[in-house]
Order: sequence, then structure tokens, then C-alpha cells
Amino acid sequence: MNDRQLSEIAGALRGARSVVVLTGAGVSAESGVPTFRDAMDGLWKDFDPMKLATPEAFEADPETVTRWYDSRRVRVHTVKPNPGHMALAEMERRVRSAGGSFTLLTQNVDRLHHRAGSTGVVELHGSIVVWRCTRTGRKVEPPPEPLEKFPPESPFAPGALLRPDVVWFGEMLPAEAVAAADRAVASCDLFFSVGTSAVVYPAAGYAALASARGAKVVEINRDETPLSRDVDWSVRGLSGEVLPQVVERAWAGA
Ligand code: BV8
Repeated sequence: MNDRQLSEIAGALRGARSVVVLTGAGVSAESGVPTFRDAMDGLWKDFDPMKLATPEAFEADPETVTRWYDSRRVRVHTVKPNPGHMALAEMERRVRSAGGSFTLLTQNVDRLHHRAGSTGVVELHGSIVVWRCTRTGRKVEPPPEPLEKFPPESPFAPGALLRPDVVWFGEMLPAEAVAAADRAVASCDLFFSVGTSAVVYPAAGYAALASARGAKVVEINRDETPLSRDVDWSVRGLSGEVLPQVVERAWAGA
């Protein structure tokens, strides 16, 4: 990011009345959480996440799917928020204390934004630290240690299982999350897309919606995405480095 870009983005942020930030797995990468499409590591190297993250896979092989999710769940409890998460929590505080509105939409399921101090986080794809009964829908937050039995039986209904409370491909997003996202995107004047490959819908469609309603759009991403040519500022970089620079420049000495 060159200095002109940084000044322009910081100026737009300081003057914004309503900010929306959409984050993807790239924002958690610097915390040591592998992104969804990075090569699956260790014993999962032969699996395709796109196939595992589906109701069909859970139906066909609940043991493999719950083992995969539980290994990711346990890892999330061992990592911590990185400077990118912290910068977004600070951005929220600054925008709100200036009387503006701020909404953080995340595709991530790791709850690292919550742990960094962000509030009102809209979890578009659910959370991996919460599991729910396949029959009653009742939710539990298992302890940080690995589950013992796979697939895990539900304590709420005999014969039912526990599944991660995430949104799988082909599943609807939580209605309240979609409503919150639609409201925020419809009225924002500045939209950030950070650490996402912008290919998973409906989340990937929010930037274009915001732009169509007159918002300026900033993309901060390590690699080029389908969004990159359509945004007002496209920054190639790591969120853990770029976000702190933007927040610092926007409110330096304020
Ligand atoms: C829906 C939770 C209505 C689970 C996830 C056919 C049938 C059914 C649906 C569809 C279909 N065809 C299309 C669809 C719609 C489908 C979709 O969009 N498919 C795509 C792939 C074409 N969407 C859905 O199914 C959604 N539901 O539409 O319901 C419906 C219902 C029935 C029928 C039709 C429609 C549900 C989507 C939610 C899926 N669940 N996650 C889990 O986590 O296991 S999505 C999953 O992918 C993650 O949430 C992640 O955020 C997202 C994207 O994956 P990644 O690529 O890893 O992450 P990201 O995109 O964030 O990429 C990383 C980026 O970060 C890279 O660009 C990289 O350059 C960058 N980066 C890396 N490091 C850094 C960095 N940037 C900055 N700094 C760094 N340090």
C-alpha cells in the first residue's frame, strides 16, 4: 500500500458515518488458523474442504466430518487474535465514539473477533466452538479438550448427534445474520472486504451491494480476487499489517 492510498483510505474512514467490514479466513491466517482453501494439513491432506463442509458429507460419514471439525475447534482454542483483529476492534471504538455506526460481518467461525474485543459481530457462517443437537437444535459449547467419541451423541435427544453450529455449503445462513447484514450494507458509506477470496455467496455479494448504494469499497487481501478490479481501493497486503496502519493513520494523535 503506497502512502497516497493509505492517506485516502484513512481520510475516508475518519469521515465515514457508517462503516461495514466483511472478514474472511485470511484475517485469522496470521493467528495460525489455516484458511479454508489452503492445503489441508496433516491427516486432512487428502480431503477437500468443499466436500467435507456439506450436510451430505455429514449424512454419509458423520464420524469423519465431526473429527475434522473437532480438530479445527480444538486448534481455535489454542490460538489468539492477531493485530488485524485488534485493529478492527479499535476501528469500531473510534467510529462509534465519533457518533458513527459500525458493523463487523464475518465469514469466520473461530470467534477471534469476539476475543479481540469487537462487539455485535455478525457471524454469517456460524461458529465452530458451538455445537448443536441434530434433533432439537439445542446448543452446547464443548470444553477446549478434544471430544472423546465420534460422531458425538447429543445429550438432548436419544439417538441424535451433535454437529458444529456452522453453515455448510447448501445450507441457508441464519436469518437474523442475513437481516443484520442487509440492514448494515444498505446504509453504509464505507465498506471494507478483508482477507476473503470473495467467492462464497451471499457474503461475496455484499461489496457490490454496498457500492451500488453509493458506498466506497476498500479491499485488503493478500491475493487478487474477483472483487479487486471493481473496488475504489484494492490493497495487496496482510491484514495484520495493513489494518493497524489504516487505523493509526486515520486517528493519529486524535
Ligand atoms: C447458500 C463455514 C442458499 C463452514 C463456510 C450449489 C448448491 C448450493 C449452494 C450453492 C451452489 N452453488 C453456489 C452456491 C452458493 C454457495 C457458494 O457460494 N458456493 C461457492 C463456492 C460458489 N453458498 C452457499 O452454499 C451458502 N448458502 O447460498 O444458501 C442456498 C441454499 C441451497 C441452494 C442454493 C442456495 C453457504 C455458504 C457458507 C459455507 N460455509 N464456512 C466451515 O468453515 O467449515 S464458507 C468458507 O469459505 C469459510 O467461511 C470461508 O470464509 C469461506 C471462504 O473460504 P477461504 O477461501 O479459506 O477463505 P477466504 O475466502 O476468506 O480466502 C482466504 C483469502 O484470504 C484468500 O483470498 C487469501 O489471499 C487471503 N489471505 C490469506 N492470508 C491473508 C489473506 N489476506 C490478508 N491477510 C492475510 N494474512
